[in-house]
Amino acid sequence: MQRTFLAIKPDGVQRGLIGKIISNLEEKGFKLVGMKFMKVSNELAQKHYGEHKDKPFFNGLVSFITSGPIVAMVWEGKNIISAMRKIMGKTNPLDADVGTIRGNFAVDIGRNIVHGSDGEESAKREISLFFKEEELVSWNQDIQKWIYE
Ligand code: DAT
Ligand code: MG
Repeated sequence: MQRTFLAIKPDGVQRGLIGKIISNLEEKGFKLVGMKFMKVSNELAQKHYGEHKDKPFFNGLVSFITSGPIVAMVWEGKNIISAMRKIMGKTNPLDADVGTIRGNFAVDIGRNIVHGSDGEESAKREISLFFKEEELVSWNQDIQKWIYE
């Protein structure tokens, strides 16, 4: 099993999409292992988006992610890092397939609703930026035998 970091960004929270997004992932069969409703500090935002610090959109990205509360989560499942990226859809929502979160709910690249880790390294890094080890919950998902062979 693999873990990934997923955040519902301030636009997703403001638009009342928290429940829909979480339902979608529960229905898929993934397991929630950590969740926080929080505001991102400037310092955390700079660290989180560190890989983009030289990009022209960096300042906008930091001010957007700190502009309102987010839902930070850790989800667990088989191949979940790439599966979550598929469920999220392409970065630019106009290129994202219908049925994906971004394809269904977003229009603009700067208001694309969710963040998800893009690989094993970033998943590890992002999970530890947002969560202490003891804030992650190991539990048995009783329906797991109906989801995994
Ligand atoms: P993703 O969020 O799909 O992992 P990314 O890591 O390349 O995409 O970029 C992080 C965020 O930065 C992205 O969700 C939206 C914003 N962004 C990316 N490219 C952009 C661009 N060309 N113009 C404006 N914002 C951009
Ligand atoms: Mg990214």
